[in-house]
Amino acid sequence: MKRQIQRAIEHGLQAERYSERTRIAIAFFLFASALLAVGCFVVRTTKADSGTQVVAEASRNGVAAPPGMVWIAGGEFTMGTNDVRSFPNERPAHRVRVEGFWVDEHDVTNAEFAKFVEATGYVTTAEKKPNWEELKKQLPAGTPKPDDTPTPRQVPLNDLSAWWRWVPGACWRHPEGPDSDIAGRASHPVVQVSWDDAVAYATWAEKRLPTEAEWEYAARAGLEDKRYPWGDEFRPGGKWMANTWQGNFPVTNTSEDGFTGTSPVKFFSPNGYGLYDMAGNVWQWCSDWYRVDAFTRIATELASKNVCRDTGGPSESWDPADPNAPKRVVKGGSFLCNPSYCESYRPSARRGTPPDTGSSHTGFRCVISGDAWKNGVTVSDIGKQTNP
Ligand SMILES: [Ca+2]
Repeated sequence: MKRQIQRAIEHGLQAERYSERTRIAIAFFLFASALLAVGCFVVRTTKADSGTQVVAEASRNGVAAPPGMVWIAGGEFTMGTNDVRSFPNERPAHRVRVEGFWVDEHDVTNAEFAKFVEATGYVTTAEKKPNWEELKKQLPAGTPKPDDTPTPRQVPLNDLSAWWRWVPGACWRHPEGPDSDIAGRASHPVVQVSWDDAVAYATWAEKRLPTEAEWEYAARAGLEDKRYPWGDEFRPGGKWMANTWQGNFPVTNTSEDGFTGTSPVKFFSPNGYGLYDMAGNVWQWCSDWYRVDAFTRIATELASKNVCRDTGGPSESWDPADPNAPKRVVKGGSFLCNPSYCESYRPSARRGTPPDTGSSHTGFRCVISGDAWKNGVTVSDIGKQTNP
């Protein structure tokens, strides 16, 4: 039985959960990677991939398309970046070959997740009672139990305990805590779901989570050397292209893009592949274990080879800043991302999150391998989704 602790970020915008298996200092380590990312930006340095063809099809080889999914043809692309302004975990750029797959055109919504829960009686990680007395045994001695008082003014972002608070009772039905609900948010992405919850949904839907390579390949939408999924300009023609944070993070959110929190999944324009919210709104779970040095290791292994095959990521997690917490990859950034902080709504941006952790800014979408769909088998060897 897992135990979780929940808390919410400034003014109740975020909450996170942990199980007793989470070997991290709750208040200080979970978002260390995000803090280290302050002030960095990315410009991709990739090469054109003329072989990439992506088509939204009604059928493929005579096989009807999965409803609400887009076909992404297999091909090669440049993953990661060499830009010195990127975070170290996004470097170096390296060529990866991805097989064809179907991907959800948008994140799994509250309405879709509700159907899953109704059909299965599934209880999410966050809905299981946490036990602080047990949890603190896994934390550095003296780690204080976070209080539940929001900060009234700007606080130093390098002190996580200053801008996080506990919110018992937050879950997918109550994203900001027990006094909140998802009324009017049926078409918003479901949040407060752990990686385990996402895998459970995907399994029920006869799908799986995308690998990190599949996710980034789909997000880039065939564009090369572009900062965002739609190009280099953040607001082309003055148009908001994604749900991010405007204002003085984390104190003031001016919501100029129309949203303080999550937005409906098809509100902002899709990328070139017809996929919505591949930047901003909510982070999205991937199947890969997270290693800070994953791209460096791949580049070393590639040596003289020009391209590697997507293998579904490393065999285990590694993050020296948080060595006791196995993590899975999340991609895409969220409504909390801001140029002054992390600007993680870029295709190469990546973070690791413990698989039993949910938050109010993390959701997911699913994929189906091309051959698997054709053959009636929905889970391929890539992206095997079990925790040890
Ligand atoms: Ca926003």
